[in-house]
Amino acid sequence: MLKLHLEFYKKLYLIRKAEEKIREHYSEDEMKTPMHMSMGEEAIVVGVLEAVGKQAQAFGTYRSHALYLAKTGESDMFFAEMYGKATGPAKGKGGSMHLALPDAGVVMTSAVVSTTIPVAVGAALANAYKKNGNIVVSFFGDGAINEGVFWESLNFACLKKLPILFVCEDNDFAIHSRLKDRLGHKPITKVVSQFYCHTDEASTTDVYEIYEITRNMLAKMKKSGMPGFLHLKYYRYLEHVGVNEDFDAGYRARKELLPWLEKDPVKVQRDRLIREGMKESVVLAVEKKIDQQLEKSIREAQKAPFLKKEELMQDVYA
Ligand SMILES: Cc1ncc(C[n+]2csc(CCOP(=O)(O)OP(=O)(O)O)c2C)c(N)n1
Repeated sequence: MLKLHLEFYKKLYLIRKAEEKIREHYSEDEMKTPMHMSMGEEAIVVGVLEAVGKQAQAFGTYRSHALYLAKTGESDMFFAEMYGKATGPAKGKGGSMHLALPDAGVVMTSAVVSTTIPVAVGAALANAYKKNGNIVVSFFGDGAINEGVFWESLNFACLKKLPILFVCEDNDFAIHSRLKDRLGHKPITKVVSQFYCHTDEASTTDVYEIYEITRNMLAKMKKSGMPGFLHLKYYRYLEHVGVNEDFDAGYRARKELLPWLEKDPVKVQRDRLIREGMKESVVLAVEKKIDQQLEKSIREAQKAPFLKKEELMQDVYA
């Protein structure tokens, strides 16, 4: 069990540190991509992805640093993409909002709210046809619930009993507007539970709890053949887009953040490791290794070439 907890921690730490590095370097103005930071949500992707397994195909949003890093474990191509370099997974053309590495199961992320949900359902339909036993995970924010295509996709997936897990990462905000100001219906899970699927919800920053919730959900999905829907709450630490805090913007107060910081997902998991008997020196050595990995990734990304002018329109569909 301690081994699993260490694996969780490595991923949580990698994601958090990678974003801290982005915050450190962003003002140098070499990463010319808008940043939607994952800070605060790390436990959700790490827990869910561990439960669904390596084979699963994941779809996300423009806020997918955590998803990409948890799924791939690599940071060289990640930072190359941030720096717009030819060595990035989209050769620098996608940036932070379009991270994808299909061979590693990060199939698609997109800047357009809800757009990856129907594509994820399509992938699940293909898996059902092929009977390959593969599962699709569709991550999206609470804002996606306000889009018609979410409901159409959910309906189709439930009707066809597709092997797909919908994960709503609910930070209460769509940019600056709160969920309660956007819903003309009962709570999300209550409405979704009227469809032929399994639903569950939680407000936890504990990666292990999320892993267990997801495993329970997968067991129910396997038994019935129906899709699953998880509604998981978290708090976005930073501004909607950008690398800074925005508690002076007038739409939320800093005191809301404080209880979430106390149960910060990275801290919770680190405390668990120590509590369960891991020596602090071992944890520090793991952290150091990841720090060095990130330093190297950034150095290489800074030095990497941009695409040549004649390559700019390659792989572009218009
Ligand atoms: C179809 C579409 N409508 C509007 C926007 C503008 N927009 C960008 S992010 C966002 C809020 C989405 O909030 P949520 O889904 O909760 O995700 P979060 O940013 O909180 O992760 C909106 C409305 C967009 N990108 N796409």
